[in-house]
Amino acid sequence: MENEKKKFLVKKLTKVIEEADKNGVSRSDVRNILINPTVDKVKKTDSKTKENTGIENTEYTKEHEEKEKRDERKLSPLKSKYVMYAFMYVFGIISTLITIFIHGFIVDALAEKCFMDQNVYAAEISRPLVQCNMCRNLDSIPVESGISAEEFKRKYAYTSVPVLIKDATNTWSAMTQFNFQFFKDLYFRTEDALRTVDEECQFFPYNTDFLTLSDVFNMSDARANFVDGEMPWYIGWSNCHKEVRNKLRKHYQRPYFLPNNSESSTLDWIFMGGSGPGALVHLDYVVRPSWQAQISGMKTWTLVPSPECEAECKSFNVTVHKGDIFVVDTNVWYHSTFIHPGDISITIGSEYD
Ligand SMILES: O=C(O)CCC(=O)C(=O)O
Ligand SMILES: [Fe+2]
Repeated sequence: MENEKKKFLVKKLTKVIEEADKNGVSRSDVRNILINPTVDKVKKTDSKTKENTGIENTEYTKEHEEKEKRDERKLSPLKSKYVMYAFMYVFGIISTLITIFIHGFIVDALAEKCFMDQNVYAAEISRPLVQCNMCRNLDSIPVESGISAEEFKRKYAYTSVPVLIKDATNTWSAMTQFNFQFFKDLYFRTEDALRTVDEECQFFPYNTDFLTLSDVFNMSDARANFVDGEMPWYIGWSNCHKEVRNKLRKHYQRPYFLPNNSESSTLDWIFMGGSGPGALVHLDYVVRPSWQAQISGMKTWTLVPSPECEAECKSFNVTVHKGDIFVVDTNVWYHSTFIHPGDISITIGSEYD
């Protein structure tokens, strides 16, 4: 090495050694650094900071370690993003569960009879007032036979004037086929039918101990046949099971007098049982007028006008015999039923618009 260059380097190194001495770095450390100048990233940054701050090495290292710890405690942006996602996910699940729970509670509460009763009062207060035209001049319930669809439409279909249509089911095989055993076999043999009715359709136990339609079909033969000493029964249900509907509708047709363009509900209503009170006085909230065909037995309907029409309108009793169809708007007429002694009363009906 040239003398000049050597002198220059010695001068520089002397400065480095002086600097090291000042900062308490031993000569052997300086030597080691000169032999192996490789340092890790953090240490490099450290030295840079140290140069700027002039903090003693030991203090500086301590402070650096604390900073490192603090930084570790802080989450990297990437980590905190994942934590946020996880939080949102858990929050989403919890809020969904709460919503399902509250909804289930409301549905259950509505299914409770006591709640329904309170609901009837609430509905009575909030229902729209009935126009009393349908009963103002009505002295008795009209009875018709062989009425045309046009005449039925003009006089009854949408007027809320009740009408009894005589001998309206002559051609229906339901008249000979429908009995307790028919319905029992139908529901037992059609897959999922009882579960569907119990869970998705409506069941009216009226004055019985039955909770579901399954209970009805599982009663003893003696009770089903109204043997003396057995508990009387009368029930109703809506069928919303498709296969059952198709099988039922093989045995009855859409009443011949309904307006051609009126649509029939896909829901069948069946009421069945023995002598005694049937439905207690009530008003329905089914929106559409309905027809009910008496397949077996005899039933008397009592119709009472709503309170706002009481001064102008009368109440009526209508006795429906086997083969008759009774058309009544159960949304505007309060109604109750009574089943006469004799054959089991079986009716099937639906709504139309
Ligand atoms: O047939 C019955 O006993 C009651 C029928 C009823 O309440 C209705 O169809 O709205
Ligand atoms: Fe009703």
